[in-house]
Amino acid sequence: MTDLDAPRVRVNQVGYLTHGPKAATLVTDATGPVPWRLLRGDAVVAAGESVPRGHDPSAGVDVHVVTFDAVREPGAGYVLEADGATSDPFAIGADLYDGLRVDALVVFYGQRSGVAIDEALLGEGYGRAAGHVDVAPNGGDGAVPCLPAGHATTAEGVDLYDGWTGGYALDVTGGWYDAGDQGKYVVNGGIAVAQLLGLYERTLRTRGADAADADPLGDGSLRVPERGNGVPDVLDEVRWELDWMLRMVVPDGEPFAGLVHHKVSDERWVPLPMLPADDPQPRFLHRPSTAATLNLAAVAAQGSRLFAPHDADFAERLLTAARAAYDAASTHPVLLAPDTNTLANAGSGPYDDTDVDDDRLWAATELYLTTGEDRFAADLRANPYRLGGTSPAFRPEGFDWNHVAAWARLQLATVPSALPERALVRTSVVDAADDLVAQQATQPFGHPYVPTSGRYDWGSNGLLLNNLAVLAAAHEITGDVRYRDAVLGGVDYLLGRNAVGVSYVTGYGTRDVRNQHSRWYAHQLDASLPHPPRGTVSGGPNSDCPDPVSAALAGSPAQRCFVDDIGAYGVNEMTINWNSALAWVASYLAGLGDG
Ligand code: 9MR
Repeated sequence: MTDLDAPRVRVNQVGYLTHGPKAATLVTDATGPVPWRLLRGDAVVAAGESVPRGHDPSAGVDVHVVTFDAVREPGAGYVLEADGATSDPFAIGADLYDGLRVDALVVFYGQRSGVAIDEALLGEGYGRAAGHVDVAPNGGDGAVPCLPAGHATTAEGVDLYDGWTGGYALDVTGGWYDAGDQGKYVVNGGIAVAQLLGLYERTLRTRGADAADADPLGDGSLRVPERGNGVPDVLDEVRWELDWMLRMVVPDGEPFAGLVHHKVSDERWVPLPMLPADDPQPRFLHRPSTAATLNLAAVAAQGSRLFAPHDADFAERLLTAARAAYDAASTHPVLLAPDTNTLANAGSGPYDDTDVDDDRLWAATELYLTTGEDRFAADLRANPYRLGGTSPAFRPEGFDWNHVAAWARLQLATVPSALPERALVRTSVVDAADDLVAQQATQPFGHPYVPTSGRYDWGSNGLLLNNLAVLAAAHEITGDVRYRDAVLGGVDYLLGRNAVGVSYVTGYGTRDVRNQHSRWYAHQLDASLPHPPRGTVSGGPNSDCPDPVSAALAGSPAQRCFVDDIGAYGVNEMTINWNSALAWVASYLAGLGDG
């Protein structure tokens, strides 16, 4: 599927909220305005003229914008005609995102390691054997040794782990695979947990506990094995990862005790397809890192306050773990995870990070929000990212697993607390949202993602979705619907109003992406395997075209650095941290009600 197949009228292929903004982008060489018609069946529902916007460098084409905000008749089967082209069909309605908020969360169940996946829950054809349990060929994750000496040495002889050998084994069964590979990584697990807990907390805060019946929040509302156990299902899903993160702590008596291992992964990359249960590679624990440790501190503290009404013992355990991790990270404030891609035997993503001040801000934030203790507020004030003003917490590129200061700000701005600077934090979020709205106005495809460099990053869809979370927080803080409209504009881009004319979410829209890089959702390579489940978002355009398939697109305009091919891991992978961003935004959208 390429942009050559897509109609030149680009719309949100799912549709537009009844009372929300409605805009499309027309790819055309016409210099002046052209007429457009909105049709439903034979009826002409609305008509007007397009607004020329000239050349869009992010798309490499000339474009016009069409708006039809005034159309508020709910229904399916609308099409937009202009300049001899007809858009894909779309709907207008109030409940367009109710399914997505569930599907985007159920994707996490399919990423579970250490348990068989039940097709009755994930869908026909989606069942698979448990991965990395205590069976051949690789012995599973029940007793994973630390990476042996010498394995972290580059071809030039540089020991990336500074002589660290560990010398013990841990039971690190469970957790989520990070993406389309078999690795389990604390730092993208952390932000994913945070966003799932965050969407749960946000719904309780803004819509009340009764919303639990309508959202995939209450017990029995999400397709997970634990439904019916008396605990909200989204918390059940999150617990699968939290329990694993707790297992990643370096045991007492060992060097770096109390820190958290950065990752557990295969020694070498395995080819596609490869079901987790068939993975033949030996697996190792990699050296602990300050970033991973602070991730555990943050999400264990956040989880503690949310599990408290449902499981007091677990909540207590989480808070104890959060405090211990925070203290361990103070003892080893800058133990960095290096770029292990430089190793000849690399078999996992590096998730390397040279700045852990943002992680520290985040951990102090969640510990403060849960405990209210001055100690954590003092640490927030001392952090280089500070609490407002000209701090670089917000980047136009968006936040992600590697840049979490903005997420910490959103939490501090929206979760109730007695922080004296809370008003300052809230102002900083609204200021950041205003910047995004201004950037969005420059984009004829309507998306608030305008990197300073003009180049789109790895996971640009995840970054865009996180910018939408900033806008949604500003909507919550101010009640101003301009921010809601800005979110909806970004969602239009994600679901089809873009330079390649695809919906980046599997199962949503006419031209949805289905071949995200995955070793088990590998239908493109083996027809007996499924596509990724409904509600899986693709990483999206990446100007670097870093894999052998997208390399053919090198030098393309940013938005066109994308291909729906399973080999294109640099532009078209799935990850838990991008799906958590989608789940957060989908939960917000569904909560808007009639738009
Ligand atoms: O999401 C990660 C992105 O921010 C990095 O730039 C990129 C290169 O290091 O790695 C991405 O994460 C990948 C990880 O390294 C391995 N598993 C798949 C992840 C998504 O592509």
